[in-house]
Amino acid sequence: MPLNLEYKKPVLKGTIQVPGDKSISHRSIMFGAMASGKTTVEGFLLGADCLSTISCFRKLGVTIDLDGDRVTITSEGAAGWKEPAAILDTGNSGTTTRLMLGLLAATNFHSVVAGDDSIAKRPMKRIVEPLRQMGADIRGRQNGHFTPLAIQGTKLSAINYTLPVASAQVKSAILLAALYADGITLIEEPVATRDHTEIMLGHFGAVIKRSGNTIRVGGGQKLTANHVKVPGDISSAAFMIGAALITQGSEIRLTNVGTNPTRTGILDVIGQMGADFEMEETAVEGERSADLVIRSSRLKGIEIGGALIPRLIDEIPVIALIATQCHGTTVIKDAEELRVKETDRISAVVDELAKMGADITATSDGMIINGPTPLTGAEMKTYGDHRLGMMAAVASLTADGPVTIDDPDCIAVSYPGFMEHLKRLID
Ligand code: SPQ
Repeated sequence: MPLNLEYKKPVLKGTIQVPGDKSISHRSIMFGAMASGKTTVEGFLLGADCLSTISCFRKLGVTIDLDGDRVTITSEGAAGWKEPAAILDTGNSGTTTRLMLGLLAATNFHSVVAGDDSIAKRPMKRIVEPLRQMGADIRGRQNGHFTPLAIQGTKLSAINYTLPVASAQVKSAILLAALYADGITLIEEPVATRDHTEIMLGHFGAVIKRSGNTIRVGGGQKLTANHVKVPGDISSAAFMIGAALITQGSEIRLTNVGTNPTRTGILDVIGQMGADFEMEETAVEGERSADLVIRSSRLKGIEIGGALIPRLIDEIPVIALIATQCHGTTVIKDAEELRVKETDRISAVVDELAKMGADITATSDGMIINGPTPLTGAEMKTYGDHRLGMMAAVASLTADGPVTIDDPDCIAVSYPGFMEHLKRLID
């Protein structure tokens, strides 16, 4: 059902705890299933993507109990997983699909991984190629480069691999396979990407060493069950940050937001744009977190590219929206990876914001936005992409006229309760 939104100069006030980090929630289930014993998770994200991860591991015979945002995973470790009798349905989740390929390649059974129409279009070659170099037997459409993929688990060997794209999913899939491979795997990462896999595997007892850009993982390691506390997702918080920045007279507090430095590019960007905000750290060890206070601000356009891009890749839709309200030009470059997300996020963001009157142009690897421009009402498409849905809802706060969102349900992929939270800040 489409959603109709019309606001008259809303002012946002109040405090929100955004839901748990999606990347950490996925990994808590995966690593809990790889570990022997009982892993407990608090603050788990009950978004559709993370529920897909739970459903896949249940099909492998792992016991997973949910109690609100608390999860208990009881496992004998990967050696106890069973051959699944049905397809492992990864839904809309690239993280589930790609990280599971690394794990399934090293089992001794057959499995099939498939997701929705968006997953079927997302490139898997980047995962399948290095895994094949390790000895993996993976087959599927177009030489195994697109789902559905059939995996015959087998013995793997270590490799030395330089990532051709800055991708935490590629790094993580190889890293997970490497834990079960013979020998020592070296992964070189030319540009740093989110390091939740490395941090969390250490917490589960694995030895992962980093020296400069190179990550070293020995095979044959066993994980031990542990407790995981999931902080709020900065990628979800980003939409509330954008909402407060672009509405006059707003001041909001976002509690316990994950501030792992590989994810805080959005804070660097709004700082450079001149945003009025504060960060009060709440945890400094392991996965860091902070309370964020954000106030409406007069912002200026900036250039965003290079090593900053992987640190804010999922925030670009909302950054583009914020840039429409900045004084001057914002250039986003080196972000060609956006073209292979849930949808082509360069085309989708540019088309949708242009419908609302933004001065925005697509480039091959990003976009150029001139501001500030008043936004108008429009019929917005999500393309089934949760981040496009939230971008449209936040844009509606400053639009002069009604905004319709064609498929608001897709927002639940990463932020169930998003519209309720937004409403709470406005009331
Ligand atoms: O899981 P999925 O569908 O790939 O989700 C996205 C998102 O916007 O939520 C990307 F579309 O986040 C990825 C992120 O872009 C999650 C992720 C991870 O948890 O490791 C890493 C990034 O992807 P990549 O391709 O850069 O490794």
